[in-house]
Amino acid sequence: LDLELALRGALEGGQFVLYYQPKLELNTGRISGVEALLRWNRPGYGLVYPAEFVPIMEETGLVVRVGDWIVDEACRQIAAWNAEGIRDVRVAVNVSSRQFVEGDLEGVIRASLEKHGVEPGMLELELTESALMSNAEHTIGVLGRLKELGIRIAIDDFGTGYSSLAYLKRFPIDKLKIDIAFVRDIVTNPDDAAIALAIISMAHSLHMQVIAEGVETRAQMAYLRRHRCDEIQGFHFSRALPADELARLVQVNH
Ligand code: G
Ligand code: G
Ligand code: MN
Ligand code: NA
Repeated sequence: LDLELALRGALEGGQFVLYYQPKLELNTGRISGVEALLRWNRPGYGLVYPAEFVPIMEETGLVVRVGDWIVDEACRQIAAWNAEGIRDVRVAVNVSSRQFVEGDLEGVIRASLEKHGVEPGMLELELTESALMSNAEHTIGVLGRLKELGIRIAIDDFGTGYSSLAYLKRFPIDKLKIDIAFVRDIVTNPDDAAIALAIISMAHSLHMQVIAEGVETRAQMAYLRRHRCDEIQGFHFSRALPADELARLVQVNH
């Protein structure tokens, strides 16, 4: 309850901050984008990670207002990086199902893009399978209009949700993100490798891109590159960084 109260004040108090974990394009070695990850600078506690507070934000519905802030903040950051000469770094934000159902995700995205003068193609949404399925008809409509606008859509934690593959045909999906569960032992466990390779193959057959998350070793990266995975994200390349550190990394990389 204390936590809920503190979280309610965190937004107005300016205590949330976005960190950015780079995504590495394997065939060029370029930083192609970043995932915005929420951090809470809680007074007296230091930097708090989402695992400790996102579930409570989901339960209480706070995730809708905070999610709106994340979209706006990501757009503000894209514009700020553009002004520094950093271009072609797409920013992915995690979207909760409650933002579709209770919020006005489409309106918030349109307003934030316009306010900050950001191209829709610079924004990507990461949705889990359960977020897609929780109000499928409504979500298909919203995503269809956002996709038409030029926004990219990725499925997060792919392969771990309770859903049928049929939705891959029904939703306008650009990218599959292979869950860390299949990446962790990809080099040593033939079953994990088989699943990861099947996801890569299926994604490409359906004209989607594919990214692996949680890549922690050179061997995992080499394996994924050899098998034509498009991008990787994980501690092997970089953890999530504050915006200014990310900008320095991109300037060296590009
Ligand atoms: O950064 P970290 O690995 O601690 O993130 C843990 C989880 O919290 C991620 O899997 C992600 O789905 C979730 N998360 C991180 N940032 C956000 C966010 O901005 N919005 C939502 N809804 N979830 C987030
Ligand atoms: O949206 P999602 O829940 O997938 O967020 C990604 C999460 O994965 C974040 O909490 C981030 O801190 C975490 N993460 C990012 N890279 C790695 C990694 O290489 N290994 C592990 N174990 N976790 C990672
Ligand atoms: Mn994600
Ligand atoms: Na994920």
